[in-house]
Amino acid sequence: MNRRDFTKKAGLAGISSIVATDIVFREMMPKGYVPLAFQDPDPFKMFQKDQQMVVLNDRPWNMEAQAHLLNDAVTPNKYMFIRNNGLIPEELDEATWTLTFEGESVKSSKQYSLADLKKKFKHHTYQLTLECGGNGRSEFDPPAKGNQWTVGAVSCAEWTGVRLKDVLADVGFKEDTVYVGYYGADLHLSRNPNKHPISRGVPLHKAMEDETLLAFQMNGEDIPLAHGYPLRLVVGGWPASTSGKWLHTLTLRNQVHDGEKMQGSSYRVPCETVAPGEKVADADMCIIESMPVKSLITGPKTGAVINEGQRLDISGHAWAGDLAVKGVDYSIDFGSTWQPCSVASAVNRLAWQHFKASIELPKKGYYEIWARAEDTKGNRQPMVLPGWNPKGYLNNACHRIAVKVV
Ligand SMILES: Nc1nc2c(c(=O)[nH]1)N[C@H]1C(S)=C(S)[C@@H](COP(=O)(O)O)O[C@H]1N2
Ligand SMILES: [Mo]
Repeated sequence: MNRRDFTKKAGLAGISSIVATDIVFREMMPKGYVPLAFQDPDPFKMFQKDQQMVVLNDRPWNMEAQAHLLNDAVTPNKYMFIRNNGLIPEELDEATWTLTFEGESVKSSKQYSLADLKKKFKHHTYQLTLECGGNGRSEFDPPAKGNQWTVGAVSCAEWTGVRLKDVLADVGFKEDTVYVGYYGADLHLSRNPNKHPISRGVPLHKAMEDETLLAFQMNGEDIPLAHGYPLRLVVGGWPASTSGKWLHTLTLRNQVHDGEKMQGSSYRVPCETVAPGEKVADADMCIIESMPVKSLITGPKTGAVINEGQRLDISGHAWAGDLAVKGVDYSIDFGSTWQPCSVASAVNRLAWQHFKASIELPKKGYYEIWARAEDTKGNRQPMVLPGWNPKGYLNNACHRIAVKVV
């Protein structure tokens, strides 16, 4: 077997991450042979996800958490949602991985090996909230096409890497730079190598923030295959579509990046509120930047039953894009009255904040517990759906759980 085939198999296996163990005799596999483990993939095994994760699509793979799975302070891989626009790369070789800087605003194009990046620049670790712009889409009416995310397309893992700003300073960019666009190694669904599944990015000012990382580790280990191994752009607080996985190229642009899914209704919303179902001209659509304030009750699981006289302890997280969360309130009477939760400050900027409350429920019966967060600018989550938009983005309506007292 030649080295390329070996690398390809190693890549297919995501260096054995798919079978979660070594493939003994891997080098003996016949050329072109597809192991059984890949023929009828069990996505939970393949991506090392908990069985309670919900598969929304298998081509491409899209999987979300349920609220109660997200109770950990730092999201472990097994509960992290997967959002793919194309096919996971089949050939990944950390040893030969490079990151190229190009585009009309780069002083002169430059390439780093992954090893160079790790060696040359200081490492930083941050917990960063990544929420898909379409999280909550399933609730919009008229419905919006796309993955019908409920509440589980959000995570806050701990990412380790080098600061994009440090690398950009080393690369050198012209004064006219306005945007940094990414290219990843995933394949377009058509398998046409000239088409990109997605190529988005961020304005220079966001790229230059301390927390914007070129990450090579998640939760202290190599980034899992589905989440961008071996290198990923991580941009906390903005739609997770700006955090390019399997990153191999960054392009420095003197205009807003015009890669795949930067235009039309992709990751864009009407600049001004429109009536539900209304057609919106391209020129009246704006790119989503910082995500809106939101919270999630992660404990207990909705449907919990407690005994009369017992207190209900709730817990959850709140986040607010580029801003911090000032407070979280809860309601047990469908939003008529609100009481404060206790809210911890963030471990670092752009990490979600944890809240909790111990609630007395007056008598036997059915209740709904609602949570509502407020950001440092005084924006609060709406109790019902926020502004309708063609693709169903930015649903930050209050989350609620059902509880019975018996
Ligand atoms: N290369 C690449 N990067 C990507 C995507 C993709 O399809 N390809 N999907 C984006 C979108 S829309 C989201 S919400 C996040 C999801 O990240 P996760 O799968 O690690 O949770 O990755 C973003 N980065
Ligand atoms: Mo997304």
